[in-house]
Amino acid sequence: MSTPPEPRNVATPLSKNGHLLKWVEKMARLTQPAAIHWVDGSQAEYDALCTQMVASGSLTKLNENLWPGCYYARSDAGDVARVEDRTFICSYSKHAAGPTNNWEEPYQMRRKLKELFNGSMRGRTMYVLPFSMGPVGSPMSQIGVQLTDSPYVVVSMRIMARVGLPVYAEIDAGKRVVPCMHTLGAPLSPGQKDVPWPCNKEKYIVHFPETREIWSYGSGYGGNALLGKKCFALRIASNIARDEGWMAEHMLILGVENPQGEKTYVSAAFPSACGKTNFAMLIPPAGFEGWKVWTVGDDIAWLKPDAENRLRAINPESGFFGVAPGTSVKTNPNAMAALSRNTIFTNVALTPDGGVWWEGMTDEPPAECLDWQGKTWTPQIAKETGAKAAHPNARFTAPASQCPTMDPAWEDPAGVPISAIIFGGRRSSTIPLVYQAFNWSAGVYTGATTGSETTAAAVGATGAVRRDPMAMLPFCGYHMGDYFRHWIRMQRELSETPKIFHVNWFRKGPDGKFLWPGFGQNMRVLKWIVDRVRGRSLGRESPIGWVPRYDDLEWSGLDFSREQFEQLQLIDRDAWRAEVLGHEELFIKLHDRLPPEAVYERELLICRL
Ligand code: SAT
Ligand code: MN
Repeated sequence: MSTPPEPRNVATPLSKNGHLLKWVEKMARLTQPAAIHWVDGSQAEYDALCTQMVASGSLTKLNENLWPGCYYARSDAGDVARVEDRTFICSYSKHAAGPTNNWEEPYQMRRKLKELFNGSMRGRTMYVLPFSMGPVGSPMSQIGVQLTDSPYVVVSMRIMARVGLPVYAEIDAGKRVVPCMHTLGAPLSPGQKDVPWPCNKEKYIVHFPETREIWSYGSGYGGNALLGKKCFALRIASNIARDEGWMAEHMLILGVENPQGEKTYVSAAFPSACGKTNFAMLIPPAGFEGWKVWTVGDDIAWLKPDAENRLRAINPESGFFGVAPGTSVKTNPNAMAALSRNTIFTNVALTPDGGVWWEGMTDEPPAECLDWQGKTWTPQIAKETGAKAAHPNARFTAPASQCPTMDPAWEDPAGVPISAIIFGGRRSSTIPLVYQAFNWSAGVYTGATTGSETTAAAVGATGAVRRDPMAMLPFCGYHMGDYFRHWIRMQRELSETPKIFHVNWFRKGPDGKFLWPGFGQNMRVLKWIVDRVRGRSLGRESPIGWVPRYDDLEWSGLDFSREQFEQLQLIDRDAWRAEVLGHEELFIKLHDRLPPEAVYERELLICRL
């Protein structure tokens, strides 16, 4: 008779790397956890952690028949989004961080963090979580190890990144590791009862760019706590990329396949909660029979010139951390398929049958449910008080592999070739549906001056226009002026630069209604972009760039008049002159590091207006 294998002792290190072992020891001395758990990344470990969190009240298991393998978490009401005012780039010099980032003297900050982390894991387990951003072993991938006292973070990271044994192998082979320290900042004294979502009122999301380190204190929320995502894959990676001649961008990646089987990959940068996930999973509408859109990524792209100096991109993530409200079978059936199983939901509403719901998921709301704070919610209560069942920044954490449109090459270690880059924002006026920048430097100017109305993805007021260059304002880990210089410089690394476009799905008419139906209909814009890249479609020269005429877009399957299109594409010179003043506001802040090209492009634009 065979005996079952001994359960693994999770305290036994899974790496032989001396640096890693010493660092873990040192951090354990600082944070004083009750136990250490080396994460192996297995399904059994994931299941056990989820079961343990269900028992402790941190997770709810959803109805297995409706939502197989799915769990539900409610956060603390004060821990629902990224905290930009608590996010720091602690470079040696203040100037290196630039005026758009918070900075503190790194020595002072380290002292502060040491105090905060001192004993911060008492009564909890410290997990050692090795992860690879990008396919394990890809020359474009990067490795991190996150130490965290949050099992929610461990299971979420297992969806969002490649974690566990294969990553230790890379570390033991000597690959560079970015150390990522994370604590909820909620130590437990002996006998103290835990809360479902421990966190601290005080929060610090700190990056040390020169030493490539991340320290995150006080939050369990995705962008603050899943350190592989914004902290590593954007803020630290943007520093590495600048030094090594590649780009770390807040971009989705998709592939457009036409009926002849020709495939064109594009990447697109929109700010948080402006529809990157929907665009990445677009389903071509009626009139586009035989066309297909393939998904490579929905949030982050790492782009690097290959041996032939063509720009290639990987998605460093392996999951989607998407905004739930507004996601439905109508708006994004692919996301709905991806999140139908093995998904962790946070801050959506819980239905009496053990399912989840959020605003916009179905036309009919449930008769009753528990809202994201656990209070009874009914459509009547919503009508009277305006209460939302789901938090506007409620999220799903779903494995990318479950999305029906994942590109066959989405995990190709060499990445996919990028032919076009699209910038966009949420703008109710001024900015037309689509235009193409005249060339790379005009395109960099276009991206650098993109504005967007703020959303619930970050704490603060929503709806105000702010400049969000390349959708990287909260994510660029160094001086924005230097970042624009890096963009300009990339042209020299490339045999052929991708064509650059700008889109705005959100323009409104005088009646306050959106002028463009968006979603699948965005395919019409995408087709024009692909045809421009391939030299097949025409455009008209305008002061801001090349624009399509009505007849340059494919209209079969949509009733959209020439007049409607003209309203959508209108370039109001007065409004644009005011817009350029808005560009200046940002440029003044960055003036001492602004590349000369940005200034020339601005002058050219003013002359054309
Ligand atoms: O909150 S996250 O940073 O993870 C998502 C986003 O805001 O884009
Ligand atoms: Mn994002």
